Amino acid sequence: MAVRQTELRPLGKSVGRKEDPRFIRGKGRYIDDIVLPGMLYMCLVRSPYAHARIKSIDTSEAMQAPGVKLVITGEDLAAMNLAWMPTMANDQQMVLATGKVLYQYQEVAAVIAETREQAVDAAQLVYVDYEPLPVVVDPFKALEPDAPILREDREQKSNLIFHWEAGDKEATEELFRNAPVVVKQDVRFPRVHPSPLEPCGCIADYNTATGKLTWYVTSQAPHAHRTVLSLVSGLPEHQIRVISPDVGGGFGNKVPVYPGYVCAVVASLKLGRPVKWIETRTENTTSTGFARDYHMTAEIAAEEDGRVLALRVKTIADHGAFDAAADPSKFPAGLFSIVTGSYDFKEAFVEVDGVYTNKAPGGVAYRCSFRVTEAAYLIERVMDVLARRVGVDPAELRKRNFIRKEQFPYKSPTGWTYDSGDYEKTLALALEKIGYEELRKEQAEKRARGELMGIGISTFTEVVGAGPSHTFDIMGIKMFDSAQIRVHPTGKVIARLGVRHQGQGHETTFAQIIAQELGLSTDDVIVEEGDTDTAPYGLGTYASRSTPTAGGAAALCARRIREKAKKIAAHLLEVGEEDVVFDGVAFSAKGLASRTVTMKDIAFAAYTNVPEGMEPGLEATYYYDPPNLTFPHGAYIAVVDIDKGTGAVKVRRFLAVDDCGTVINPMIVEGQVHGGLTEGFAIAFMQDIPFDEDGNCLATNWMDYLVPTALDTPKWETDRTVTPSPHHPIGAKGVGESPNVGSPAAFVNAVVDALAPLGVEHIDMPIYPWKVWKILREHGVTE
Ligand code: MCN
Ligand code: CUN
Repeated sequence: MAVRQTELRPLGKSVGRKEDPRFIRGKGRYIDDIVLPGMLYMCLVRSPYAHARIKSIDTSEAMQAPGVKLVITGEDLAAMNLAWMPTMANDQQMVLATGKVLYQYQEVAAVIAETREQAVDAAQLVYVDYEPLPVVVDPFKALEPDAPILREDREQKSNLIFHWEAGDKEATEELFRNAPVVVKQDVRFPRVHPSPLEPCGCIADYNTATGKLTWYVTSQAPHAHRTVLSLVSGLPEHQIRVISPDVGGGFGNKVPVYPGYVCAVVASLKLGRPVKWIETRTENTTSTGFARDYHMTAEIAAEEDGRVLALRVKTIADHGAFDAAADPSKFPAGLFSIVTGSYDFKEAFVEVDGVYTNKAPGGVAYRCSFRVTEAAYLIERVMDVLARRVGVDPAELRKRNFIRKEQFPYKSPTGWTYDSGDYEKTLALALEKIGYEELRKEQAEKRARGELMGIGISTFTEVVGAGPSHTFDIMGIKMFDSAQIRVHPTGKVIARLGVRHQGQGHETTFAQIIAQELGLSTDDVIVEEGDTDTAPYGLGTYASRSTPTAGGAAALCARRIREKAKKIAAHLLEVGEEDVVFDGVAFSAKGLASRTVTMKDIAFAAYTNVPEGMEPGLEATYYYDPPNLTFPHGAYIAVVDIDKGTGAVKVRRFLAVDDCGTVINPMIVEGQVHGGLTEGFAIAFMQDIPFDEDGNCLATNWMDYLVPTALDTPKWETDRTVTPSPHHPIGAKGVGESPNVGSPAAFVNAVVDALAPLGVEHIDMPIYPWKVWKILREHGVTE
C-alpha cells in the first residue's frame, strides 16, 4: 500500500505517486491539449509505394483548397538546405522525399491549413506521379550482389550499412575447435513497435518579433532535440525553447527527431503562426521508430556437463531505409555485445551487419536498453537449447555457468565491466517462490497423460545508465545528466532535472531521493522536467538511464546543498561545523541532541541570517558523469499450459524476481515491472510488423498490431533481491526496461519446454496459436 507523501526519510518507501492526481482527474497536459491563438494544423502526404521514383508533384489543387496556407515539398526544403536531416546514427534521412521514396508511408509533402480537417482534406489533393522501382524487403536478399542499391545519396556499393564486431575471434574459434559440445540456433527477434497510447506530435511556435521559437514536442530528450534543431536549422540555441509537456508513453518512440517535427518548424518559420502536427495511429505504427528486427545465429561451445566455453554470434540487423537507430555513436549495434549475459564464458565473438531495406527507419525503441533486449533473448533462448542437448535441467545449467558473486566487478569477454550481481541468490529465490521442484513433478505427471505444460526460465543481465561520457555520446553530445535544486526560504524545494519522464514516476522518486538527503518529505519537493529554458542540460530519459544518471545527480546535488546547510546550522547552533550531525531529519550539535535545527530553519536563515561572508540563498546544480554503467539482473519463470485443440498458450503463472540495487520506491518499481512484463508478453505472443513482397506494411493499426488488454494479460508475481551498485551515489540501478528485456525468453522457453517431448527445439516469436496448432498437427497431436 502506498505511503503518504508527508513521511520523512522516504527513500525505499512506496510513496504514492505525486503525478497521479492530475492524470486520474484528466488534468494532464499533453501536446494535443495545447491550443495556441492563431494555431494552424499540418497533415503529411505519404507514399503508397515502398520504392519509387518521384516523377512530379502537383500541389496546385491543394493550394486552392479551403483554409490552406502552405504546401511544402522536398524541393522546397532542398532550396532551404533542409531536405535531409542527420540521424542519430551518423546517417542522413529525408525530411520530405526528393527524387525517390524508400518506404511505404514515407513523408512526401506537408499541407498546412486553418483546421485539422482542412489540412487532411487538402492532403488528398496533392498529386504525386510515381514510377515504381524494385523493392527489397528481406535483409538477406538486400545483401545479395544483384540487389538494387537503395541509397543513391550515399556512395554505397551494397546495402550494407555497417559491419561491427566485438570479442576475440581467434580465441573463440580455438575453443570451438576443441569443444566436446557445440549447439547452434537461428533466432529471429521480429520487428515490433513501441506503440505508446499517445502518438508523436508537436507545435512549433515562431515569434517573428522576438525571433524565438517555442517548440512543444513529445520528446524523451528535450535538450538533445534543441541542440539538433539548432544545428540543423541554424537558429541560435538560446532562441529555441523546447517544452516536452506530459508525455503519454514513450517507450523509446519519442527519442528520434521525425520529419513531421521539422516540417512543422519550417511551416511556423514561414508563416509566423503556431503550427500543430499530431500523428494518427497508422502514421505512428508505420513510419516512426520501430524496434528489433534482428536475425541472429548463436553457437555455444561447451563441456559435456554443460559448462560453457565460448559464444559465437552472427546477426543481420534490418535498419530500414535510413539508419536512424538511437544508439551511442561508438555502438552501431547498441550494447548488443552484452550477449554473454549472466554466464562466465571464457571467450566470445559477436558480429552484426546493419542492412538497408525498403522499410521505415528506426531500430532502437520499445524498452530496449540499446539492443540489450535482443541480446538477452538470444542468450537465454540458446542456454535452453544447450540444456536440452546435454540433458541438464535449465535451472541447473544456469547455476553451473553463472558469474559468481565473488567475481564482481566482472570483466566480460566482450569488454564490459559488470558492477555487481548475485545471480545464484536471485535464481534461488525465484525457484523457491514458484515451487520449481513441485512444478517439474506436476509436469512429469501431465506429460505421462499426454498434457502439454511448460516451464521457462530467464536469468538475464541488463546494462543501463549511459554515460560514462568518455565512452558514450549521441551525435557527439556526451552522455551525463544533471539536477538543479533550489530551496525556497520556507524550506520548500523545486528541483529540475535533465531527463524527461513519460509515466515512470520521476516527480515522486526523484523527490524521494532529494527529500531523503535534505531531511524533508516528498511533499516538500516539486520535480520539474522537460523545459529547456529552465532545466539544466541533460540527455533525456531512455535506456533506463534516469536513475543511474539523473538520480545520481539529484543525490549529489542535494548533498551539495546539505554541505552549505551544515555551515548555516553550525551558525544557528553556535557550534563548529565539525560538531554538527545530521540524522536524516534534523541537524543537531554533537552530544546535545536537544538543540536541533531543521532544513526549514536553515532555509529561512539562508535568505535572512547567513554567517558573515557567506553568499545568501540555498541552491545548487550538479552534472553527474557516472563512472560506469549499472548492471541490473533478474530471474524470471513462466509456467504455461497448451491447449492441444486450439494451440492456445495459457500463461498460468509468471514470477519476476528483479534486482535493481537500492530501490527508491518499491510500488513504482513494481509498476514498471508489470508494464514491461505486459509488453514482453505481447512481443512473445502477439506483436509483429510484417511486410509483403511489395513492401506493403501489413500491421498498420491496432486491429493488426495487437496491444494486450487486461483480459489477455496474465497475473504477475514479483519479488526482488537487492545488490546495490557500488558506484552509484545511492546504490540504485535502472529497472524500467528489465522486464521487457528479460521476459520474452521466459515465455518462449516455457512454450518450447511444453513442446519438447515432440522434439521441438525452437519457435520464433510471436507465438500465435496457429503456429502452435500447426506444430501440433505436424507432429500428429490431435485433441
Ligand atoms: N526506480 C526506483 N528504484 C530503482 C530504479 C528505478 O524506484 N532502483 C524508479 C525510478 O526512480 C523511476 C522508475 O523506477 O521512477 C524507472 O526508472 P529507471 O529504471 O531509471 O528508468 P527511466 O526513468 O530512465 O525510464 C526509462 C524506461 C524506458 S527506457 C522505457 S522504454 C520505458 C520505461 O522506462 N518507458 C515507459 N517505463 C515506462 N513507463 C511508463 N509508464 N511509460 C513509458 O513510456
Ligand atoms: Cu529503447 S526504449 Mo526506452 O530506451 O526509451
